[in-house]
Amino acid sequence: MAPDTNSIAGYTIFREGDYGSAEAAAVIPRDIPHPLDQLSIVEIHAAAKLIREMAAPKTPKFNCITLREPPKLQYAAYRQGRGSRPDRRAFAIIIMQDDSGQVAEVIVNLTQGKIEEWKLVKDVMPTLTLEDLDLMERISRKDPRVIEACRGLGITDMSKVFIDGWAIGVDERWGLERRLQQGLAYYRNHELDNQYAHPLDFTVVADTEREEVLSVDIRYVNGERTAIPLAEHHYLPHFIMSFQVNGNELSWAGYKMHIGFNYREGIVLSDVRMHDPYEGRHRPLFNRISVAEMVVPYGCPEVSHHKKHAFDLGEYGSGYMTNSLKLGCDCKGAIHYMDAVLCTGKGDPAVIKNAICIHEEDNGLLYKHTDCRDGTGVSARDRKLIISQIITAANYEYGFYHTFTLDGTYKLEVKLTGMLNTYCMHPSEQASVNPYGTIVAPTIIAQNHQHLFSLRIDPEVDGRNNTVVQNDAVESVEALGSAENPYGNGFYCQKTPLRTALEGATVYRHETGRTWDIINPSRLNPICKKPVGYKIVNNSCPSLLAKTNSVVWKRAAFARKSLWVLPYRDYELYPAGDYVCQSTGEDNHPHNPTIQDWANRNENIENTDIVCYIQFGLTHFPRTEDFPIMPVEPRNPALWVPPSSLCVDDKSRNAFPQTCCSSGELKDNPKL
Ligand code: ABN
Ligand code: CU
Repeated sequence: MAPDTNSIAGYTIFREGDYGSAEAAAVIPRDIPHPLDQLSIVEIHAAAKLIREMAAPKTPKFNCITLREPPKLQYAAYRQGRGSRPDRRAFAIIIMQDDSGQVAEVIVNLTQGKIEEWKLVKDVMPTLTLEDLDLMERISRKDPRVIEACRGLGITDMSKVFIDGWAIGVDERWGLERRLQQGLAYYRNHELDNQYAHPLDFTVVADTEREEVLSVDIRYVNGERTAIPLAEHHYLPHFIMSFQVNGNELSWAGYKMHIGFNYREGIVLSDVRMHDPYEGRHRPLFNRISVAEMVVPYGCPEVSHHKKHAFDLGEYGSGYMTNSLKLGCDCKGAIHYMDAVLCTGKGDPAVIKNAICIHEEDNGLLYKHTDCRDGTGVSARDRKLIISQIITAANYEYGFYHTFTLDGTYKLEVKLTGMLNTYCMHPSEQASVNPYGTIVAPTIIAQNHQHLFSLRIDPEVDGRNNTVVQNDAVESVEALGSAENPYGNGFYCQKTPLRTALEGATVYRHETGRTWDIINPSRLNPICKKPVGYKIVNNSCPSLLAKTNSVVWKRAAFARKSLWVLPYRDYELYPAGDYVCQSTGEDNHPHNPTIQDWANRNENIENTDIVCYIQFGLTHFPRTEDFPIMPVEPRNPALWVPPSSLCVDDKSRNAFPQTCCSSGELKDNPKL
């Protein structure tokens, strides 16, 4: 028989003889028990059986069955090897289930299988067990006087009334002839409500052995009942948000921003600013942040594959492909969701429920220092706020995680998972000599490809007019042995302001650990007297591997550079053009300019309103273990890990069929 998990919260109950299950095996000791081991489930059954036999025809209620520890000296002698192993004994307190309600203490010798002592105990009340306490609520909810007392407060649904059973202490109205409890009454308006925020103005007294309510004691004040306090006070993580959301405006840890969404870029963060406690004002950081484009060029040169270079945003729309997220499936913890409103081909509005997930996580150590002399120290932990969406782009899933941390950092993390794009192999084809892909299953090849994203940042670092300065860590130009660098150890950060849009089209340099600062030249830090700034750190920016002048090179001009800096112009948003499907990327297209055309204007980008396009991504050489499902890049193969849950679509799925893990039911994996 399977253990019974239903009747007492938190207990797994084993029926007699049920020792074969895995649960039982886990709690049955394999060896002879230590004399101080708690009773095993087998021993408890044995003790209860002997007591029941002795009590018959009366029925005992077991208040406890516990180890009867061996007398101290006996145990000490055994420990010291001077005495034999003490017999295993159980001690039980029982209450007779008859009018007498007699209490007895019983000692059972389990080693010898016999009852050694049976002592009636008068004028005492044993401990209240969880089963006793549970009775209080059950009998109170059914009692007409309790129902009436609740009705007086406007409560008609007794399932919302919770009665905590308490020991009664002393109530002069009754003595030890009855086993009493007092019930403290509360109201819980919904499943996650905290009933202790809604105490009721009456208590219940009941005899829980006879299952009888004896009194409902209402406290009248000036002859009146006291209304239920209805304000909600929550403690569950579902309700504890460290961020505030007002419509689509969010405040967190000094940050403020607006969260928008559109069919093409998905999440759009605007008006990002941060409170400066020293200056007592909100300082602007970014006017607008979005993932504006991406391209996935495939690297197999054979005809027909050359056409595979998906622009997942410009050609399909990141917003359109957004998943409806599920608590427990895609996100865990205290989440705030926002919906997306799009439209169908008929012009009907279509909503993706829970398209955007907002939550906070611990972010490890922020700073720490210990004074090495006296050992005193400080440390602080960081937190991060993550605003995310997941898209299903046919075979691939992309998770976009816009992250802010307490130190003012904004970071975009993209997680790649889902399915590889696959192609069939003819039996004559030799994969081992094909450098353009990896065999992931017999006769199935997954081709090499790149994922190149374009993050559009419209900065407003402490004001509208900004400049980008390129930083390169370089050795001193002064020769070893020269007066300026006698020992040859000099190095510094070479700073090059980018002045025009063509200078602003630049690439990462590993050799100099290149970074870029977006500075506000008009605002100096009061201490170092240097302009305030935000550093762009982007070293995951592989170059586009397709040849210059190839189809994808022309179409994905943005992917030719790690960074483009341009003067701001309204509605200049999409670096591969507004219309990407079937675009050729030709220069000077009259209706579909690309970032290259914008850069070719070669306008001033110094101390003016600028926009930055930051390219990042990875080159993906598929691994056999990426099939049939890819672990989130850059994780190790995880195929042995069964899914934690299956999200099954249901009829209420939204209008976008590709959101296949969408508004469906969450099914627990029976294997976990
Ligand atoms: N990855 C190409 C793609 C994306 C979305 C829908 C179809 C195809
Ligand atoms: Cu890939």
